[in-house]
Amino acid sequence: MGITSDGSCRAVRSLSVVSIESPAGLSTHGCDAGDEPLLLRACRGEHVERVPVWFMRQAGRSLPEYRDVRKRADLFEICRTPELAAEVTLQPVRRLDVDAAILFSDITLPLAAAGIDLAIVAGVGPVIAEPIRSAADLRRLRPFDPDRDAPYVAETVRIAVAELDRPLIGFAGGPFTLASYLIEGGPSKTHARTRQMMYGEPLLWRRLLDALADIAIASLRSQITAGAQAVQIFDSWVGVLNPDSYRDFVLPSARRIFSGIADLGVPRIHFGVGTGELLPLLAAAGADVVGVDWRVPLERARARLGAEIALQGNLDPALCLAPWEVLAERVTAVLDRGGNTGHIFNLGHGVLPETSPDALRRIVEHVREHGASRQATADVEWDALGV
Ligand code: 1CP
Repeated sequence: MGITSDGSCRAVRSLSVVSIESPAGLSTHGCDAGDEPLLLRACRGEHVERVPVWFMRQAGRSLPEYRDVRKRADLFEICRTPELAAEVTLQPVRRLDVDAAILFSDITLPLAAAGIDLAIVAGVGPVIAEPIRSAADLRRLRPFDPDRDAPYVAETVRIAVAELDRPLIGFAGGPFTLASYLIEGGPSKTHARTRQMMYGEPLLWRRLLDALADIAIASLRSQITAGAQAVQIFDSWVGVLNPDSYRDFVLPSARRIFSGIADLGVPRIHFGVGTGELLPLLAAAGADVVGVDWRVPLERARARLGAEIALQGNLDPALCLAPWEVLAERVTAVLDRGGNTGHIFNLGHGVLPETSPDALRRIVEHVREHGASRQATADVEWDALGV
């Protein structure tokens, strides 16, 4: 495997010629011993020669090659077929040359594997046939044993890792976000029933969140053992809470997850949308990296978190739909604000389905060209920014 002048692992040449039918044609690549991938060094808060880049939701809906696979199998069928799930995991690495792959799965998949009647409905998202709203309902959520209930996930990780010359990120849903799907029965804008249970039935809430934390721990441990080199906890919708509520009702379960995988020694990323006021608490859960959405300037996030925590983010995903000149300027601004120490370039949330893969590819190239030797912008008062 070649190391480029900027120190990154080279793209796997053979990846670009591989089809699903001939996965055995791939050769195995990895970083030479002692040459730890950029992503992992950035996660550890180190100064890197170039900012690493990947995109949340980089696999999937925006890629034509994913849509081709989807014609043959639905989302959960893909996830349960290791060859297909690994193929879809590798697609964005080939096309975009990002610095990391992310496992192709869904945060709700372990719930389905743990006894919940759950379907991914087109245009809606996860829909739960019988929502969990009482202690009796909670009994339907069985303990989750990855080897028994979802062995295809670890197998997907093993296949993908064998093909990759860069890290694979594993993931799990955060406790608030999964609780919300279970309680609401599907996606919700207000998360009203969820917060109703949280405030009104704190003991039931605590039992539910601890059960979800245990599912996340089991799932993440299995992914890491199979070869995932970093993990991300997506507590996407937790930004609906204020800091007091997060601290009292979610932080204990989030801590349980982070400490439950600490001994495995892989970097742990914690992400949620709309979490500007929660950033220090997301870090306090035990994260090495905090994902920042597009609303918070990175230097502001840095000021809130201190130098010990690495940052991931935070381009507005809608900018990928803008003309290239507009997009390029904003990519540079994110690089300027984030600097080269403990910063991983990403969007502030997932890739929008209507995004052109070409825009993502150009962002990666731009980060490669401009993501070297940058000092982070110091946090400044808003007055000084002229607003
Ligand atoms: O059939 C399809 O193709 C439907 C679209 C789709 C895809 C491609 C869903 C349904 N899930 C996925 C895969 C998926 N989900 C991945 C792998 C792709 C990648 O990252 O490269 C990942 C990481 C997820 C994680 C996920 N699922 C999150 C956290 C990330 C985020 O965007 O905040 C959440 C909230 C979900 C739930 C979910 N699953 C699917 C949809 C449409 C949703 C969101 C529903 C909602 O708005 O509440």
